[in-house]
Amino acid sequence: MIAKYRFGTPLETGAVVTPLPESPLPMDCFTVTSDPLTLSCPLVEGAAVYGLGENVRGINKRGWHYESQCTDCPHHSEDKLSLYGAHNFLIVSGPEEVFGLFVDDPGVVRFDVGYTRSDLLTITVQSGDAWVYLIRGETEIDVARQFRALVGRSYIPPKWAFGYGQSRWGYRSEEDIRAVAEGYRSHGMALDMIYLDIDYMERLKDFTVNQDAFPDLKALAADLKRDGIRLVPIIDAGVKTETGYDVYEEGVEKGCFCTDERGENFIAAVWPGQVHFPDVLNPAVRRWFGRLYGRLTEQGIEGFWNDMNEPAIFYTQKNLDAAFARVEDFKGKNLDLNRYGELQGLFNHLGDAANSYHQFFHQMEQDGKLVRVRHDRVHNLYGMNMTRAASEAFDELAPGKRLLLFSRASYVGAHRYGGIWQGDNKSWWSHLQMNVQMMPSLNLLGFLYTGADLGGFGCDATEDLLLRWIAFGIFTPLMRNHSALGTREQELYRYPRWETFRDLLSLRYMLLPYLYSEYMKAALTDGLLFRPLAFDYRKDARAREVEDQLLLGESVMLAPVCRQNATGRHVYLPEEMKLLRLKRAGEWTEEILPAGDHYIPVALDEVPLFLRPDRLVPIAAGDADCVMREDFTQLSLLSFVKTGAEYLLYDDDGESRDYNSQSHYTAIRLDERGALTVAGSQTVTLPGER
Ligand code: MIG
Repeated sequence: MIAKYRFGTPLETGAVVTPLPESPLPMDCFTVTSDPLTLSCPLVEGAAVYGLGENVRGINKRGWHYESQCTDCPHHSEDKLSLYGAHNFLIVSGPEEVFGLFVDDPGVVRFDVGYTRSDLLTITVQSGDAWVYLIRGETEIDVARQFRALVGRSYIPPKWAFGYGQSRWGYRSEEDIRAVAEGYRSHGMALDMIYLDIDYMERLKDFTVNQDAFPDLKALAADLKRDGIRLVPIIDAGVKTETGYDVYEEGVEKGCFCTDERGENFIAAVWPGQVHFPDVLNPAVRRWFGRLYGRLTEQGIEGFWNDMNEPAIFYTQKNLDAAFARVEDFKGKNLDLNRYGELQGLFNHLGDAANSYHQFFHQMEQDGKLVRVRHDRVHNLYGMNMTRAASEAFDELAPGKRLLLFSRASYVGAHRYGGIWQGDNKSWWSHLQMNVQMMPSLNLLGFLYTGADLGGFGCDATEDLLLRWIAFGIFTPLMRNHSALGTREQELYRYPRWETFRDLLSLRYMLLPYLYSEYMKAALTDGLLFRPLAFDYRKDARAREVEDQLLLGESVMLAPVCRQNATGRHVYLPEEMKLLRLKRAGEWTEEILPAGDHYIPVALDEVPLFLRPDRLVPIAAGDADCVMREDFTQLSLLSFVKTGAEYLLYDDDGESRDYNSQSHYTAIRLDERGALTVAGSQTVTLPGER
């Protein structure tokens, strides 16, 4: 049951796709005050708060405060209030009641989740305008499903995008790319994607290719594809201002860019120096910008990642000029503590929200008319609309076909257009843990196709960290190893234990029938792929506190090792489970463990996977080097059957968008005596019978 309340004059953000009638105020259980608009409700003892998507700290968000303001921040420390997404949905799960709350406003929204007062949830909406949705349900999963029905179906990538991908900021040429492909293939390691970072562009200009370094991108893409590898280029939000650059010139001519207070094209600086921002909040500009992706799809490109779309701003010309004037002013003076600090801070804040967000304007559709809005009012919508532009263009550029698309910045509703990656993390053990904890929070917002930079983006990855991170990454839909310019090289074949990495990768491909099936069912039924234990074991007080184990789909529990030098970890089992220690595709040991606490040794070369009772996991052979060469017609099973287990398997061609045919489903049944029944198109055999 959803009640929709209006406060002030809300903007149409595009988050919600299901129209609902407005409910009369007051809003039950919430106290509402204005100036600024504040909604608060008590948090009783034992209540947990889930959601808020991409944010630091644990799965239960209680005990900290957050601010929705999409930010390009590469330091994901515990004190951060905002990262790249604005995900204004949470679930309060108390002993007596469960409800969800979605605050639909694209300006700054603050969530004080028991931070100022541990017994109070306080939400502040800076603009004073919002649609607020209060969702009541029986369980967390029920509330989440209702929310997702409100905001629309999650993005579905092509099946090959469930393979493993290698990325790095710093692959500069065709030779670099071929060396990576060769590195994986010559070591017998699986690989489905190589990502192109900004280095492929000609002087950092969107939709261009550096012809010296990549003389024939089309031929390269075709060559790699024959080897099962897709090239996935990056697109940045800012368009370089350069005479003769047609995208810039066309954008200026057609009036496609955001403007400043005088109505001139707004100038900011990002990677290429000065840029203009395409005004993607305007539907006509979205069409223009989206079609530009065609310049790359024409060359055989089938996937993209959208970056810097918070949008990130290094400086604005105005702020830079002001800073130089200040420096001039400091010259020859005695710089004491305060002044020296000011001098140091001068160049760090040139692109600051406070300084620049006020200075540019969008044309945005409201009630069918274009209206001019200042950027800070709609800041959090930028990234979503950049991705929407691409997604809508793909419908024309590649009708009926799925393309890979994910973004850095996002707002609620962006999950319909693409996935997101979790931004510039570091090669830190705590960031592996954060990756684990963010998965269920993002799934709640509908972001199913997501993952972190495996191994960490900033800083140097050690082999053991990378092993543990890949051991978790084999379960995240977006499985990408990415690292920053200047950091230690992170390609898996470079490490002494490359054979272990090869074996871990084979587990991903072995598990794909289950991972893909669970993904598709979650997407098609507004379900959750990753869940905290609390959602399935609601009455189990211990399970409700577990922050470092996850449920994945209907059959599996995960307990990743996230600590340096750990040779195992404590695991809590809410019920009897079967532990499989996976070594490589087709090789594992099994052991049945009673409910309760266990210390589980986990070597660096194995992945623990816990099977719930009467559940099945369909698997493939896992011997292919890319998704499309894996045989999904001959499957086997991981199983823990006590009284009989059933599994509904989903599979399709992985490319087209026909999701609804009954022929995609195969019903698998394994009874307690070991008799197998299979109804559907797939062949499934018991282990050992292959
Ligand atoms: O500020 O394109 O998050 O993945 O490698 C750095 C260079 C700009 C940020 C992205 C990162 C990417 C990098 N970009």
